[in-house]
Amino acid sequence: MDRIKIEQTDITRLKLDGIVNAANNSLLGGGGVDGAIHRAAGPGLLEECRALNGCNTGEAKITGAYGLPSRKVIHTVGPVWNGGNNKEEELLADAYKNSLHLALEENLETIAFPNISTGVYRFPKEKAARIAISEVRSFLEKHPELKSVTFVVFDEENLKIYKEMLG
Ligand code: AR6
Repeated sequence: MDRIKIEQTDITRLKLDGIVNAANNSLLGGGGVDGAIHRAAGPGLLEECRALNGCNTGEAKITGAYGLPSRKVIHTVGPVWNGGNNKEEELLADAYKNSLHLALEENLETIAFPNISTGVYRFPKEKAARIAISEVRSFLEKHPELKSVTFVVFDEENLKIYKEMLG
């Protein structure tokens, strides 16, 4: 599907309607892609996030993007991988689904996802990619208003997996 793209880059460099952040339940910043987004956006983002009162795992909330080139940031919280019997797969699918729904509600036409939960949260990368691709594909089929979804693959392993899975 040509509305799905892969890009190996730092997500904070992209200029789109929205980028998705792989946040934690506090929404108050952290390491990895979350740290990079907060650093690049500047203190206004943290201030807006403080007023959101956190976010449950699998859910998503939206803010402005401040110093970032994109317009909005969708903050979602993926599950910590804990063996696989703690609803991890369902919660990761929810994180993608709820982010996509929020993008649509806010009239965002071009968005990018990082590989949610596959860093500090240790979700197996292939399993995560399969879930991410399947959720995005079925959403795009139902919603032509969403023009493009970019999977930002930061590490070589994810790049290889996404290239293989998306052909
Ligand atoms: N641009 C795009 N992708 C990135 C970037 C970047 N600048 N930096 C890292 N990645 P992680 P998680 C990739 O650990 O597993 C934070 O502390 C990285 O290679 O950022 O969901 C939060 O506050 C990996 O593939 O997120 C939470 O506490 C992917 O982003 C916790 O980490 C996700 O890795 C969330 O853990």
